[in-house]
Order: sequence, then C-alpha cells, then structure tokens
Amino acid sequence: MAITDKFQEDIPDVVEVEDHDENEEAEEGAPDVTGTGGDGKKKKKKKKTKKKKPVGLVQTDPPRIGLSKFFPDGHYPVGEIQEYTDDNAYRTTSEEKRYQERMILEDPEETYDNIRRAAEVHRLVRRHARQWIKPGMSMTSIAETIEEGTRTLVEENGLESGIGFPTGLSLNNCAAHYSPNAGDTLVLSHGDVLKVDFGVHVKGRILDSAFTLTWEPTYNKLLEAVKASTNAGIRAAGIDVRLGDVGAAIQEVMESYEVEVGSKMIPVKSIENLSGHSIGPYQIHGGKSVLLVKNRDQTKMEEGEYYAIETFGSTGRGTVIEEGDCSHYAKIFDGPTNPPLRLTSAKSLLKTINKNFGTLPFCRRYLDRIGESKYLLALNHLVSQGVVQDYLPLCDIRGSMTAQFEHTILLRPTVKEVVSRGDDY
Ligand SMILES: [Co+2]
Repeated sequence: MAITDKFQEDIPDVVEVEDHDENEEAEEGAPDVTGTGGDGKKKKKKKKTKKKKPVGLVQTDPPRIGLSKFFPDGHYPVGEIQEYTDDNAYRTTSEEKRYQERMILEDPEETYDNIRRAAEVHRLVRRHARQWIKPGMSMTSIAETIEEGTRTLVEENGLESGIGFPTGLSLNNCAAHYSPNAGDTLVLSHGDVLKVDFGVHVKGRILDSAFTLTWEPTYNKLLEAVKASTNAGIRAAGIDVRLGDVGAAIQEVMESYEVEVGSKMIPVKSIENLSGHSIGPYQIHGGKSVLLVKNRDQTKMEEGEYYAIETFGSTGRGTVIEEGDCSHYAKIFDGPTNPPLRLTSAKSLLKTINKNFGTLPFCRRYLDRIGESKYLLALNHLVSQGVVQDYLPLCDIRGSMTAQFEHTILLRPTVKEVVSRGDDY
C-alpha cells in the first residue's frame, strides 16, 4: 500500500501540542475525569519543554503510516475515564494510588502506553473498516484489509507488537470465532449482521474490541441493545465488584429490549454461554470470566486487572453451540512446555507456533502466510495432545441474529479507563 508523508502547512502546530498535553495532563495531574484536558495554565507551562509531534503529518486513507510516527515521545491517547464509586471513590484523589500509577507509567513493560498504542491502532483500523466494509465483499478481503491495517499501524515486530488474535467476522446466528480459511468463498450480503472482532497487541498487552455492522434497519434495535448492555457492563465493572453482579447488570439492560422482525416482536436475550474475560500479558483469556447473565460467581475484580467487557445479544435461544470449520487456535497458556509428540510434523509446527505466535491466538491463514502448508494433521495432533486449543465458531439457532460490542478496560489504581473507547462506540 502507498505510504505518503505529506506535509500540510496550514495545520497550526499548537493544535498538535495541545493534543499531546491532554495525555500528560491525565497522568501527571489530577485524573482527567471529563476527558477535556486539564486547566489551561498547566498546558502553557509545559509547552516549552515538550517534544513536538511532526508538524502536519497526516495519516493515509486507508491508514498505513506506522502510529509511532505520530507519537514520537511514546505517549498515546488516554481512553475514556470513569471514576470509581462508593467505597472506592477515595481512589480518584488518593496520593498513594496516584504514586502507584506513576510507577506503572515509568515501567516500559507495565506502562499503559502499550495498551493505549494498541487502542489507537484499533480505532484507526476500525474507523476505516466501518465505512469501507460493504455487502458484496468477500470475507477474505475484509479480513485481510483489517489485518494489513493492524500490521502496518502497530509496526508489527515479532512478538513485540502485532495482531492480537484472528479477525472474527461472524455472521448472523454465528456470534464468535469465525474467520475465513484459505479457499473460503463466502461473500457478505445485504441482510447480514456482521460482528467484527479484532485484536492488536503491544508487548503482549492485547486490545480486544468488537462492533457489529448491518445494512438493513430491521436489526438496529438488536445492535442498540447490545451496545447499551456493553456500556452497562463497563459501568458496573470496578475494583472489588463481583463478576456475577456485572453479569446481572448486563442482562438487565439486554433483556429490556425487543426487536420487530416481520411484524413480530422478538425479545433480545443475553447469550448465556459466552462471556467477557480478564486479559493477561500474552494471555487473551486471563482466567476470570464475565458472564452476560445473572449468576452466583462471587469472584471479585481486582486492582490492576485488564478486562474485555463484551456482550452478545440474540433473537434466538440465547445459547451458542460449536458449528462449522475451525479457523481459530491458540497454544494453551499453562500447557506443557516440552510435550512428548510422536509426529515429527507436529514438533516442527509447534516450533513455528512458538516463534511466531507464542500464546497469542492465530488462525490457519496466518500459518499459510508464513509459508506453512499441509499442517492440518500436525495441528490436530497438537490439539489432541493438549498443547493447542481449537476455538470453533459459536452459533445460535439458524434464522436467529446475534450482535456483539466489546471494549477493553483497565482497572487502574485511581480510575477505570475504557481504553478502546472511540467516537463510534
Ligand atoms: Co474478547
């Protein structure tokens, strides 16, 4: 893809500097609760000492200029800030908690700038995808375009930065884990409900965020229900909050909606066997699950955790089952390090997986593009030996429609940060 470094002289550089200060303000001063930046005085004071962004560097369309070029000081935009409430309200202004965050920001492995960089890549890639994806396109071309955007913007570099997990493009009654394999001929149709779920990682910090697209107004209400439920889940999340209570908050909003399909009113259901999840370094499912329905899980969310808050609504049964060809795989995070493998091909494939993906999820197309072929027997062997987990497409009943919205949030010591928030969702 063409990369153009054009300079636009008419953009005043003051704008760029202010942009950048907004980030600093939230970190060094009081938490930026309103998201509008802090007081003007502080900005002026800092301006002199700041390294400037390249003046007038403009991102291409589609976005193909590495993001770091726009943020030479290594600080990336802060997400939406939500304050803790009740027993945790003290955190917003606590000196001790602020100090803790400063220490985190100074640690190159722990700093929030890793996940914020991934989030900014996600926002740019999806901004293009949301207006570009149209019925008539093949699922393969959609997936490849999103992936090319991610790879270039995050400046893919081995296991240091890259794709966080395979691009999910699940359609209609299928809610999750479909991505085209080689030879897939599926084409997007006008009446489809498409879930676009893709990931970006920087130093193993995985940004997991998803949205749904439709081209027919029939299912607008379904999308609205799911978007509102995800936001309810995000609101409910917090330090010391029980996972079961987040599920209840999600379900309550989800099931207050109904969708009119052909003059029939259909209630929206929370899919009961899908969930959001905590996220660890290089570990997409970090061990804690956030169900979308009320449940008795007393496990609490904790300070410092990263969560993917994702909800799925359905006009069907509200339950998914595995269906169709598998595309998604991942090495099991706590799996055996040196498993006894009788197939030589499996041993060699495992080496390839370790080198290219580690414990990050991958799909068959990612194996194809790095030159692997005829690997299915070996891959299945790794699955049967408990080394690799396969993730099959998850679908509700035929004829039903499902939608998904998802954000990654950080339970920072002082505030909750919805790091993937954009002006789109
Ligand atoms: Co997720």
